[in-house]
Amino acid sequence: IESSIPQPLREKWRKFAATEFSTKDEFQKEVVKHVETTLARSLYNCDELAAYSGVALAFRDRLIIDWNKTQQAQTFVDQKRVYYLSLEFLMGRTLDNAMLNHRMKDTAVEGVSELGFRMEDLIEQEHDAALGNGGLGRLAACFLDSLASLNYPAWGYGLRYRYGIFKQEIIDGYQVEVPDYWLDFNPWEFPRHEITVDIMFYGYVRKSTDENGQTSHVWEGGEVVQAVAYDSPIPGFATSTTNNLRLWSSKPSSGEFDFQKFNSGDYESSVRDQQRAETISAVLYPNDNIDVGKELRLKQQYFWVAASLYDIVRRFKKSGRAWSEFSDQVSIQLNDTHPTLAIVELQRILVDKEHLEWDEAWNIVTQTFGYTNHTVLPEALEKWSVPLVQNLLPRHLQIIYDTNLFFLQSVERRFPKDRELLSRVSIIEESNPQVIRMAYLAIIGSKKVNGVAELHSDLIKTTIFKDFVTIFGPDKFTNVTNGVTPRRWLHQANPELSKLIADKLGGFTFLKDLTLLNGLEKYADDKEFQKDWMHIKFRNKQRLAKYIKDTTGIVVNPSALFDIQVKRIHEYKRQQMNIFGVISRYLAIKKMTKEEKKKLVPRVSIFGGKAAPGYWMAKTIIRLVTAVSEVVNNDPDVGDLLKVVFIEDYNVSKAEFLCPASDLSEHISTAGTEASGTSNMKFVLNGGLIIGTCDGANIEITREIGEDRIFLFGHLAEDVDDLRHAHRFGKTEMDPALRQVCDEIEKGTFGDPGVFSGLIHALTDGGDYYLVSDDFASYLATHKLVDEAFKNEEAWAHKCIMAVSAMGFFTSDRAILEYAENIWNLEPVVVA
Ligand code: NTF
Repeated sequence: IESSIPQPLREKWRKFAATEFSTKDEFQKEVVKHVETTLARSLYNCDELAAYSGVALAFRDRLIIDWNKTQQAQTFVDQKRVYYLSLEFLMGRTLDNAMLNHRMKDTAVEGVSELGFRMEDLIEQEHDAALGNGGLGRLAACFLDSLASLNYPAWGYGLRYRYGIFKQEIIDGYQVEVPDYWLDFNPWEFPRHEITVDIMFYGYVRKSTDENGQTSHVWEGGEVVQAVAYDSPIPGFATSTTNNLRLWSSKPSSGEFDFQKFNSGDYESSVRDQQRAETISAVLYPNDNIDVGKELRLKQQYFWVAASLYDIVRRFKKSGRAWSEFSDQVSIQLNDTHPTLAIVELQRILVDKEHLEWDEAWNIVTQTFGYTNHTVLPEALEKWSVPLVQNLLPRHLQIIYDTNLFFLQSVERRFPKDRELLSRVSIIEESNPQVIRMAYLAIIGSKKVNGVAELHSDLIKTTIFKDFVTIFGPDKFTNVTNGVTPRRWLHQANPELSKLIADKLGGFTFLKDLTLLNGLEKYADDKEFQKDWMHIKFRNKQRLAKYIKDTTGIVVNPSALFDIQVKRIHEYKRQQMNIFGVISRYLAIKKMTKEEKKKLVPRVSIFGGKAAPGYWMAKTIIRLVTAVSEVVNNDPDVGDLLKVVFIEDYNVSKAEFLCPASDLSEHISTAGTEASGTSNMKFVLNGGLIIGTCDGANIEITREIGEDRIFLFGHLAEDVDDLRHAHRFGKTEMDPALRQVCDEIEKGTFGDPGVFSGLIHALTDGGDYYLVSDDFASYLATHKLVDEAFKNEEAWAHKCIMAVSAMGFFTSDRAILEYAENIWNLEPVVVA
């Protein structure tokens, strides 16, 4: 461990080493000190933002003390570390999580109250760290929480985007994107200006021969950009372990920024160079489950991967070990194919820089990486054009070609007469232009490949990666069902429910061992407990009702059934089916007698989610939701029986108050399309029930909680091909209820029908690819069952409690344990 202070002087340092505050007084002292000095405010000049900052800085100090201890301990034991490479980390806010993980929230709440502030208001001052699109990025954030909570030595590596996912505004019913500049004040990150890496692009490859006649490849010329490290501490729950999330920011390299130009007065072009460098980490691509293939995105990927690998290799080399030990010390997990170039880059480092033999190097590479696939949607599978890669990363293209050649040769030896197989599994697709299939490269370069829920892991083995199962054998492919951290998604999001559960289970240990929730089973029939339970749900719904009123003006009845679908807007997730169902309900209400209306359960249908800026159909779905809400909410025939709400700018902190406020949530993707889903887990964990298809993790949720506690409907994944085939050959009639809905839209009930013609067209001439018509009848019928079930409050409460008691499996701790044991072979390091 490096240090600079000589032994004899260290006593002084030890004497004055920072200590963690542990009492309310000490906490308050820290807050006031930070407001006065760090923020340079005169003593009583403190608004909510300054108070938030003071509290955040006080906790940051605690985090950093633990972070230092952790890094020292992990370096000292010199065990294997895991590196989680993800282009997205959807962290949300940090302060509340830090207070809770340090078990200091109560102290802090009292402390700020005596200083004249309410903690809820201070928490609201924080900007979400929204460096992700949806499930994939949030999963990475939950995994970081679990890795630290389980004391695993782990680092996250990502990009420090200046702009995270755009903010969504709804203007005249349409989505408008607003840039998310979130870095004006971020106390949670530490710039490491001394940790920089020069990253090269473009140029050419030269072959050189040394005095022994050995030839090697030298990549030269081209543009150089500097990567600067920014570190954020990731605290575990009730442990000192505090891991590191390192995000790279781009700037011109000192060699690149042309002082000559600058001094000679050519400011403009020197500024242009600077901007070109800074552009790399400027903005997160706002697409979820779709690959767009822009050059800047490829630059981002290489920039991030090369900087991270340089850092990882540097750390390994400090240990002085032999290369043969690399994969005993290092596991690298690829979160989807976005970091696949890391495979190529490590091979390049080992062969070109460290002069290992190709095979020896490749052996190390394939022992180091693991690849997680998160989707089977063809439009989401990454492919990079060969000419683009040739130009940007000429040496990497050669390595990819060589890798492919050696791979295909080995396949040919084992399956000599199968030319079709060779072209099917080639990393290079022979299209015009040729493209690189990144998923194939990721499989070939990894030790293990996993899907994110059982059905999904089976599907990748039998469909998109079938040939690779034949070639590598089934053991290379495995499943790790996703999970969510119960710290953020129960304890933080729903403190009252967490406390109620803790009272019954004798404390908060369940937050570290979620299977303990099964201890709730014996209270499921307890009327008092049911009442307390439903009362908490009611209060959470009241809070949401207030939010809806304050932000949209719509008044909703908190006793109504709250039916929520919040997630990225995508045709495969079928928000269109949900809003068609709402229209169908509306039409039914319009025809009801007074008596019939009395028997109907009032509903609030809540939607939320962002559409990718270029995804026209998704934007049309949003427009239909807002159009329907304008009509339905103002129709006196309907009154309280149906309200439709679109929540603007759905993000992590909104999910934190939406999940606890649902009676029912919708996870209704076409079977076989949603790899896992993770919000399904969050909603059930918060005592809501699900209406869903047999897709992704819904299937395992059903297995755990029991069929009586979930509302499943629709066709199965195995039926999808045949149904699509039937549509293509015009062999299907549209479902009559759906026909009525379409007619109503086309009549202009929800405004200019031309606006929605794309949606209707997709169902008819478009071949109904997502099978809305096929599932519509069973969807509506199942909603009727929901209505009936909701009328019996005790039976409903019983279902919810039983469901929560069986959710232990879906903690991200379990997922991380499986990765650690089956993929990484990783041991925890306990920090004193
Ligand atoms: C998403 N994939 C899937 O669509 C979700 O079902 C899943 O829960 C999350 O990953 C996390 O595993 C993607 O976002 C991507 F990028 F693969 F398309």
